[in-house]
Amino acid sequence: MYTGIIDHYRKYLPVNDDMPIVSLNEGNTPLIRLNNIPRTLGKEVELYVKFEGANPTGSFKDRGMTMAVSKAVEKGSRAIICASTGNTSAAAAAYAARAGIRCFVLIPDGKIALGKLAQAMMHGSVVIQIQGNFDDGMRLVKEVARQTPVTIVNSINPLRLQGQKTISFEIIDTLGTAPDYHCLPVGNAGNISAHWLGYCEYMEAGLTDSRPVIAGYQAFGAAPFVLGQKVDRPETVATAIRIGDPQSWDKAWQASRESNGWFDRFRDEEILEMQHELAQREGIFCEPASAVSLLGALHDIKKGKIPEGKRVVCTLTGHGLKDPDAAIKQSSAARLKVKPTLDSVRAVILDNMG
Ligand code: AN7
Repeated sequence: MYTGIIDHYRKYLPVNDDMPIVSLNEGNTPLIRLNNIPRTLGKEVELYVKFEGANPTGSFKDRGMTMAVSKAVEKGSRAIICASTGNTSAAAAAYAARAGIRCFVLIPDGKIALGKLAQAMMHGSVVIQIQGNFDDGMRLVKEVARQTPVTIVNSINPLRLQGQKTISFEIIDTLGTAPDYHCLPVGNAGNISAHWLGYCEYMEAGLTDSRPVIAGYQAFGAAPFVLGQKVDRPETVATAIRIGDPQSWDKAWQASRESNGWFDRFRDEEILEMQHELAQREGIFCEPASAVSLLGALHDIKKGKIPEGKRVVCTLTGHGLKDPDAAIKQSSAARLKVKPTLDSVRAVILDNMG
């Protein structure tokens, strides 16, 4: 039986044999080759998505949270805390529930996707909505943890990156080698740093002889890496990456530099269109923030920045079900109301056979 990333990648993680493991059997997510979208691209590429929405709480955060919470429990911590745009709080709440410890989450009031709020509440965490954004929450978490017996489980806790690096291991284990390019969304920048860490460690271990170029993509109104400086009032429909002051700033630049990578940014409308297109043409439903990885990849393939004949992996960081509002808003045209009669239902079917 598969029992999660710590058991599976124990050799590469900072764990002792007798450490209590708090796991929901996270990881082992599908790497899916896209068929329909690349066909209309007019370019020859091997394009894959790593669907992290298939994790137990629906995002990549579970990989880091199993490490952070296991260690917190090992050290005798009775409470964890995080600031979050939603997914970290969902994962923290779930793993704290599993461990039987308290969980406090600071989230931006009114700016988190409904599914993520539901998760944090359902798992019994104490939800503190602050009248500010993620960056305000992060600052407060750091301050409060100095004076209160709570363990921070944001990605400034290095154990989070340790867990999250296993995504790169899985990709290499599946493909037999590293991809040529890896594209992913960037918010607080823990994940891009963790991806690079994973690729580097597998190379040192002799399990791959190459590492990918790392392309990090942001939303237009929350793009500190593209602008080269903090953003005071980040704004984007992709609330997961509505972050202006990324905590892993230096690590992310290092990943980008060492891999000969780059950062770019895209507008909200394009992000939503990409999310919709992926759902409609490939049957994969990711959240808006995740779609920016594929949007960026396709953009750079079209421009030739990613050359033909290459193998490209995009991380789809979270599940589309997290944010039903974003999905329904752009799909309303497809909802029809009819009388409960055979004729009216049949008429709709015949009209829409395509
Ligand atoms: C779906 O939950 O920061 O660059 O507090 O939820 O490692 O921050 C979420 C981030 C991408 C960006 N995609 O990853 C949080 C939080 C999704 C996310 C990111 C997030 P990082």
